[in-house]
This record gives sequence, C-alpha cells and structure tokens, in this order.
Amino acid sequence: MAQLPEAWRRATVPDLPPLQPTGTDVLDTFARTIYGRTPTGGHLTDLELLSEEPGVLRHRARISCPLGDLEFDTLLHRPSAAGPSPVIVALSFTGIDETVDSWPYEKVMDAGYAVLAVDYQQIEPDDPSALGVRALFPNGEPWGAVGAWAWGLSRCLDIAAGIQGLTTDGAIVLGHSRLGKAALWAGAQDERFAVTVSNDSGCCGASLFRHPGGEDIAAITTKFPHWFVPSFASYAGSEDELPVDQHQLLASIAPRRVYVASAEDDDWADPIGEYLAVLAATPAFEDGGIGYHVRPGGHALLEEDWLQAVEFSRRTSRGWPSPGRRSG
Ligand code: GTR
Repeated sequence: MAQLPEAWRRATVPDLPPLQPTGTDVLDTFARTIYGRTPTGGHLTDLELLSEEPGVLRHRARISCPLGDLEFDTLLHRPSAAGPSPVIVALSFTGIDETVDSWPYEKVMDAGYAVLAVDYQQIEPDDPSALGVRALFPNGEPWGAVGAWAWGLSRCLDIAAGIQGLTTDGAIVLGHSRLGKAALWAGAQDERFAVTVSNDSGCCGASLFRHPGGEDIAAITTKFPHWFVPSFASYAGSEDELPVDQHQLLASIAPRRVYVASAEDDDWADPIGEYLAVLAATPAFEDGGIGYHVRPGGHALLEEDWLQAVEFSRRTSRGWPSPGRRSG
C-alpha cells in the first residue's frame, strides 16, 4: 500500500459488531435490514448480436423473469488473447456509449481483461416512482434498487458465460459510487465473482456506518428511498442500533478478493470510513486478499482506479486462469 495520508494513519476503528458473528447468517441480516432479499429466477433466454467490430461487440440480452422479460443492451470490449479472457462486469451511469470515452478500455484489455458494460437504468430506473426488473417478480419481500442492480451484475456474468473468447473464471465485478454499493452486494451474494471492486462507494457501500462523516442513513434514505428496503430508514440517526456494519459485508466475500478504492477529497463518501472498514475486515482474508488505495482528488472513477484494481486482481488471482497480455 502506498503511503497513506496523515488523517488515514491517525484514524482508529470504532466499536463494531463482530467481524464474523456466530449463529447468524450475516448476508441474511444485510438483506433483511438494508438491501432486501434478491428473488431467485431470471434466466438469459436470448443474446442477439447487434454489431461486431474488431474487439468490440454489442448484444441485446433478453432475461426471462417470472412476470415478463427484461431486455437490455451490452457493450463488450474483448482482447484478442490466445486463451479466453477473464471479464470485468460493470454498470455505467450514463449509458454504454459514454463509457467509450471515459473508461480506459485499451489499457484494461492490454492487461488481459475483457469488459462487459450495461446501462444501470436498463436494469432498474433510478427513480423512486418507477420500477424495472423489480416489477417482473411477484410481490414478495421488498428489495431495493441497489439489490436490483446487483441482480443485473450477476446476469451480466451469465451473459459473459455464453460469449466465445471469455471465461467467467477470475471474474471481476466493479462499480463506482451507488454502483459500487451494488457491486459489493453482488460480490457478496454471487460466488462466481473472484474479485469485487468498490470505487468511492461510501454509505451503504464500503464505508462504516459507525464512523461519523459524510453521508448517513438519514441523508441517504431521504434522498434515495428506493435504493433500500423501506424499513432501513428507521435506523436514521441510530447507526449504533444497526445489527451490521460494512466491514462484515467486505468480510463476507472472503476468501474471494476485495479491492476498495477511495479518493482523498470525497468527503461525502467518507473515505476514511472506507479505509477503516478495510482494516476491520482484513483478518477475514488471507494475506493480501483485500486491497485498498486512496488517491488525491474527488469523487470519480478514474483510469488509475481501474488500473490499480486490475493490477490487484492480476496479482491476487492465483488459482484462476492468469489473464494473458493482449496479442497483436
Ligand atoms: C450521491 C449519493 C451517494 C453516492 C453518489 C453517486 O448523491 O448520496 O450515496 O452513491 O450519489 O452514486 O454518485
């Protein structure tokens, strides 16, 4: 880990619930309290190739759900390596085309990884008065939009499994900000993800509720009531009463890998709270199984965030096929 800023080095982990509580299923508690329970079901039934240029493929996927079909578009950047490439699945904020300018596809492919991108609002609109995939399941226990996006990330992996030249071994799920929260919840639930990457995911992502600073439960549930189960709002102002904290979510992913990226000036995401969650979760991982960086600057998913996460994955993914460097 590079030298941490002074405020990071001085910070101390607050009193937290036990890292791996005995006698309770911690994911079940996260589901009940924060994200809601992801329903089972939703199968890829059709993957239509829309276009293909060298290394860049676009598909339309159809997922059959109990009450109807969900369709969304995918953008795949696939390196021309000799063997199958491991894949990074990631949701994008502003549509898949915009990622062509803002995500460092060439450098990620040079490191041997393919990237499958989907517009998050094609899975579930980010709107308290609209429903996407959540309308396609019978009314059971509630689940929030973050849970729906996490469900979508698992469907992205289903899609990758059916595309030639890709392997889901060594797969990475990566997300920024609200989509970093979704990436963590996806990585915790879906053991096919070898590495989970959270970038500036903040409150209900990698940062600790019990470390004061930045967004809290009152703020997030007031502005984004649709992201979580409605009862989560009852913990506003009572962070200490929550039966869980986010170091447990990170730890639930072990022995698979976790990488947390923070930005020094991203106060709203409480980057020190993210770092302390990593520190508190570290005993659950084998040596080096959880990684962290904090870089100068504010709330954004930058090239250096991608490349450090990819480098961590390459370094720690022993046992999964090693991504080949790009040929030609
Ligand atoms: C903020 C929100 C954060 C974070 C961010 C984002 O407005 O308060 O929890 O998720 O949006 O997604 O960019």
